[in-house]
Amino acid sequence: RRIVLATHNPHKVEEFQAIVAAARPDLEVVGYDGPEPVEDGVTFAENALIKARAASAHTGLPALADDSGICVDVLGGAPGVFSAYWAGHRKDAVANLELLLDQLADVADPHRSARFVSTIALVRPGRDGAEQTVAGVWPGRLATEPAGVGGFGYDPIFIPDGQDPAAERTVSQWSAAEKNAASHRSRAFAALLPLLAEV
Ligand code: ITT
Repeated sequence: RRIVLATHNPHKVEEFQAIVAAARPDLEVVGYDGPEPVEDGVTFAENALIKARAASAHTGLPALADDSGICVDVLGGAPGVFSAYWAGHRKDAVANLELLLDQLADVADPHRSARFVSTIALVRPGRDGAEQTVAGVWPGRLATEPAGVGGFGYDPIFIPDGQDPAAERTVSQWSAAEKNAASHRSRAFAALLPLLAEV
């Protein structure tokens, strides 16, 4: 049982491999290094479908794709689908999070609320209408400065809700196992599990 993971982001591959191994050890997740389609959708779901369709068509395998980002309430949900390129055309994670911190420089709690969103698309080859999407949301708020070294992207400035107020940490200060047990990506994967029954 093989499934291709339509991402060029090695951090996502690592997280998915751990999440899938815990829930569906029989599934072999293979990487994708085929052509990267233009992600010109305006929603996470559209972009996830664009990526999964391309990988499924290229490999003939069922394909999963994750389109994800951080949505900041006081910015009306931005960066959202533009998270990977928030500070410009290059995917520069440090520039992205520094710009976001600058944009929130005058914003104090409780107005720094944000959420990570992951939308996963599942596309199976040669099956009409066999396209599905699920989403997972991880609520939290933005720190005022980066902390920690783990994870990727906006992890150094995201403080998930539900922590002991005396000992709050950013996701970059969490272990990979802690992140994978709680993240938007693992929440989306939990919603996907029933749909993977036939894969
Ligand atoms: P692929 O399209 O190849 O999957 P990508 O990194 O470009 O890789 P997206 O277009 O979905 O993926 O962009 C998601 C961006 O959102 C990502 O680059 C990060 O900046 C941010 N992001 C998503 N999930 C995250 C997470 O778990 N931790 C931190 N930042 C995350």
